[in-house]
Amino acid sequence: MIDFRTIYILVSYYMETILITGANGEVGHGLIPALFKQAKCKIITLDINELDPDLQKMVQKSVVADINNEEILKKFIEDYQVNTVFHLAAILSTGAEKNPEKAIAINAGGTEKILEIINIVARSRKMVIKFIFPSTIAVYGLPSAESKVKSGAVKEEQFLNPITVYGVTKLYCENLGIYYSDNYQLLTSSQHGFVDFRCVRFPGIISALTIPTGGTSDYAPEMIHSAAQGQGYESFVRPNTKIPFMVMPDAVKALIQLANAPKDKLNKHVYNVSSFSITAGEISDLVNQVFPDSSISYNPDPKRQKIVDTWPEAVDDSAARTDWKWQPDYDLQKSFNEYLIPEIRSKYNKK
Ligand code: AKB
Repeated sequence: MIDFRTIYILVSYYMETILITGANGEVGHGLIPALFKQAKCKIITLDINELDPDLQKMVQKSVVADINNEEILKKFIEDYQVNTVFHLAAILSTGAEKNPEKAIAINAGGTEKILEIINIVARSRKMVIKFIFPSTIAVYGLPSAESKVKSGAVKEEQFLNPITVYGVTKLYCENLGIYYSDNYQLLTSSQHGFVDFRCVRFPGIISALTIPTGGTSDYAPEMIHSAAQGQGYESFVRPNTKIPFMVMPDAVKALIQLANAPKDKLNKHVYNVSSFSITAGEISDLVNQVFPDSSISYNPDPKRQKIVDTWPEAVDDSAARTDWKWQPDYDLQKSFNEYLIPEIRSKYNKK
């Protein structure tokens, strides 16, 4: 007679193993519970910090290590027979500008290492490993305020002139991932295709549960979270600053949907995804309607303003919509009314 535990061990033996790097960050806090709920895979994680206890319960193994620790990474990926990697570890735009050398080491160096390792491991196993990479609207660099307004929704191939080290390293890693996927050792008889590189370029992401650190789109979540706590907020960008955003459940949906998409449907490696575009002033108006006591003022920081001024007002995500049926669940109204406001209210217990 086979008992329940034996069945579980047998079933989980055949389950896909997913490695999430940078797992204790904002996106990890959304992605881990969503994957855990699906109960289709084993999750293992790596982060420079200890994984939060709530998430710890959902993963099979968590390791505290630097993304540049090659030895640990390789052993981890080999020992757990990883099939898919969600490589979330990165330093965001404002944080990266404060320490470009560190950002290059983490964002570019860390991605180089993990791509090289999975390429070696996948080849030796003669099995494909999927590599899901979150990129960003920071890879774009619009030359002027006028072009930002006139360009309309920007396509994946346009305006790839980032001004930040974050944008530069993300764009480099997109291209490196494509190289491992399609052209590895171009001039030799070596077979490519053991790394299945898939990338989403995210807009600003707003979560109701966590507050980001070190991003330049952070004014949006900071405004909402501050108001919900009855605190004033001084925005570091002008009220007419407009960029695209999406809420965390849609960001997580995009990552999982792209990871699960049939390979023969994917005509690109890198896809824009988007939900709504909004100015800082419009966000503050929406926040004021819900929290009338909130006081939001503006004191633009020229350096951070310069960064967002090079990011597009909107991105064209039609390729994702066609190839893997991407569609956000939350438009602007629904994001505020059915996700952000109720969840943030209950987080801070504010009526
Ligand atoms: C940042 O502001 O750096 C990020 C991003 C847009 O990628 N949120």
